[in-house]
This record gives sequence, C-alpha cells and structure tokens, in this order.
Amino acid sequence: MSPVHRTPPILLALVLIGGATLASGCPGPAAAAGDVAWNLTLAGDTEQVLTHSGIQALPDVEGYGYSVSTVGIKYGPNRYRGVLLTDLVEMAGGIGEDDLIYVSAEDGYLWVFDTTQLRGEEFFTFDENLHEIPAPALRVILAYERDGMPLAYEDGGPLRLVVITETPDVITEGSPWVKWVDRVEVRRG
Ligand SMILES: Nc1nc2c(c(=O)[nH]1)N[C@H]1C(S)=C(S)[C@@H](COP(=O)(O)O)O[C@H]1N2
Ligand SMILES: [Mo]
Repeated sequence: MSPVHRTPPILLALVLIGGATLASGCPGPAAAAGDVAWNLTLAGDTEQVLTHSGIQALPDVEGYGYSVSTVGIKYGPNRYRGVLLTDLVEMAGGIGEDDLIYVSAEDGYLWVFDTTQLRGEEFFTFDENLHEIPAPALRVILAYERDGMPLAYEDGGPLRLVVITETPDVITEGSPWVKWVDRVEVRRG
C-alpha cells in the first residue's frame, strides 16, 4: 500500500526555498524595495544601532579596492562606495590616540585597528605582481556598494570593510577587509 498524503516534491522544494529565504534575512514582500535587513551596532561612549538605510544616508566616499588573500588570490580592482570608518568613529564619540577600534562580524571574525591604521597608514601595499610598494593615500570605508551594485552576501556584504585608493593599481592585504560587519566599537586604551 502506498503512503497517503505524501507531500509532492515541488511543494516541499517551495517550502525549503521559503525557509532558506527567511533564514538568510531576505526581506519579505512587506519590506519596502531597497530595504536591506542588516543592522550595525556602533559602540563607544554610548551604543547605537544603525540600519542599512541609515548608513546609506550618511556622507559617502568612493574609491578603488583591490585585495589579495593570504593564499595569494587577487580580488579586483573594483569601485567601492561606503562610509568612512573615521566618520563612524566620530559618531561613536571620537577617538584618542591610545584607543582601538574593534570591527567584528557575524561569524566571529575580528580586526582591531589602531589610530594609525584608521588614518590609512601602515598598511602593506603591493603592485599587480605582488611586489611591495610604498603606500599611497589609503582610506578605510564600510562599503555597501561595489561597481554600482549592492555588495552581495557572498562578497562579504551587505557591509564590508574595504581599504580604498585613488588609483586601481594598488593591492592591499585582505585580512582587514572584514566581511559581514555588524559591530564597530571604540575601546578606550
Ligand atoms: N567576517 C570575516 N571577514 C573576513 C574573513 C573571515 O574569515 N571572516 N577573512 C579575512 C581574510 S584573512 C581575508 S584574506 C579576506 C579573504 O577574502 P575572501 O573570503 O573574499 O577570499 O577576508 C577577510 N575578511
Ligand atoms: Mo587572509
């Protein structure tokens, strides 16, 4: 005797896709177009939560981002747009010379910046043959856009730390490029 009320495979597939959509935090049909369900906690003297659209409403900067991973894979160059990490730090109450900035992500990854790196100094930079070159002007941004498109989750979005330059030929180390950023904290030194 064959089992009764067996769920047709197509329905099961739809339920699984629906569940995955919810689990990945995709906005449902009720969410306004353009809304990304992602919050950033900004901690310092006080703690505040910024929404994705709140971050997009802040003054933005643009530049080239080109990184190399620990295993030597190059990513880029791409155009990135986002908010200066220095602006976020100011919103958190500013920073003293001995303070540190902890930038962390969903998966537990953490990168700690000192004030020198916050200014874009003391990063290792390379040319396209991965030979070290003197660092030109660098800025650290919390990026939400790459090449005019929202930064995709598989690329570390919706919010990723990116080190940007004025020209497309400068490669920086990938380790400070924190993916899936959900917390920026200024810790008093
Ligand atoms: N959240 C998060 N961000 C991260 C990492 C990570 O493990 N988790 N790895 C870092 C390191 S060490 C490198 S080299 C780059 C790697 O980028 P990729 O995953 O795009 O290759 O991401 C950086 N950002
Ligand atoms: Mo890395």
